[in-house]
Amino acid sequence: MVLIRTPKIWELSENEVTSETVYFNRRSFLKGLVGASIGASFFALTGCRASSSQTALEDSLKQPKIQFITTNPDFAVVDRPITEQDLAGRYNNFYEFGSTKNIWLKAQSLPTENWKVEVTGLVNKPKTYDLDDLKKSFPLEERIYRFRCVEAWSMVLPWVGFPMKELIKAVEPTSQAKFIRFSSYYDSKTIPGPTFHLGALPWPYQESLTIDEMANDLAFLALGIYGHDLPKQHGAPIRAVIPWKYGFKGAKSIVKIEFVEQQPATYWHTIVPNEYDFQANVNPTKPHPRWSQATEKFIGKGPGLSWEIKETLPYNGYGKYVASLYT
Ligand SMILES: Nc1nc2c(c(=O)[nH]1)N[C@H]1C(S)=C(S)[C@@H](COP(=O)(O)O)O[C@H]1N2
Ligand SMILES: [Mo]
Repeated sequence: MVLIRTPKIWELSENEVTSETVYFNRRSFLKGLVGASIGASFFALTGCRASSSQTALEDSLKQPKIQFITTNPDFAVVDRPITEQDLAGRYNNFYEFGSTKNIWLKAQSLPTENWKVEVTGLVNKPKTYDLDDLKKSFPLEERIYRFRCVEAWSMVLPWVGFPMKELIKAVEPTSQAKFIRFSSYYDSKTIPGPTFHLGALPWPYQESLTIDEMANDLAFLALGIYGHDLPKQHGAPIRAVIPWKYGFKGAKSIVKIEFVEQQPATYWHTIVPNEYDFQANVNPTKPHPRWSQATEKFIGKGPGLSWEIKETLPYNGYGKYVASLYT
């Protein structure tokens, strides 16, 4: 089997793409981390990951089929194709496994057996779900959503899961509950992570929505993608998808969902508050301090990783569902 080596976008991700990664190269952020040169050597090392075989990638994507009732026609994306599965599966953000896009292989060490999600906090009916409970308790459907990363790349992805509002119904938040905090799995013993983690980053990865945002029909908890259980690099076995917000709002590999009264601290917002605001609604007229958000690199079709420049839409094209939340 011939190795398909298509390093184009990886090279780009390390040199040119305006990414969350840049923090790790900045003096201000490296201060307090051991060794100021680690940023540079890390990138040199991970460059060779691009030659990992297509077969291993395909194996990582070969998850069991997931049963769902229907592909929800309300959310069809008509102006762009669904991103090819193997492009989406090898171009990821999952900082627990490193700060480059090609972490799919490292992410295979995520321990997903006997997964449990604790739903707790200001609710009348707290509950800890295992994966079977989740699949049985909620009607699963497929939704094809636009996906826009704050780094100005985008995809169209077919998720399988259920609307977060169904979880609200199940656990009955009290009237005090104003925010939801999602926590990702993190264990420094089992997640290798780049060596510069060293406990200096605010792990676990946490994100948050207001309860009104969570109750919006679009807010989604995904258990699958491309008709199969989630591969580890996409945040197995359960992750959040909030399509009108930048991708970082959707925590991967969720272990805890808490209903709280105050706005909780969140990962990127804690690290760099002026660059990653809490709300993070997709907004082409509001540039990131270091780059424009007016357009995006849409990653759709192979062969190889490439993109088309497209205009970014307010609320990522979902204004009719969510604009009223912000008036
Ligand atoms: N736990 C965790 N969740 C995370 C991230 C992360 O680093 N760790 N990255 C976020 C960012 S920046 C993006 S763009 C998406 C990427 O999802 P994908 O790799 O499945 O496309 O996951 C989000 N969720
Ligand atoms: Mo992102």
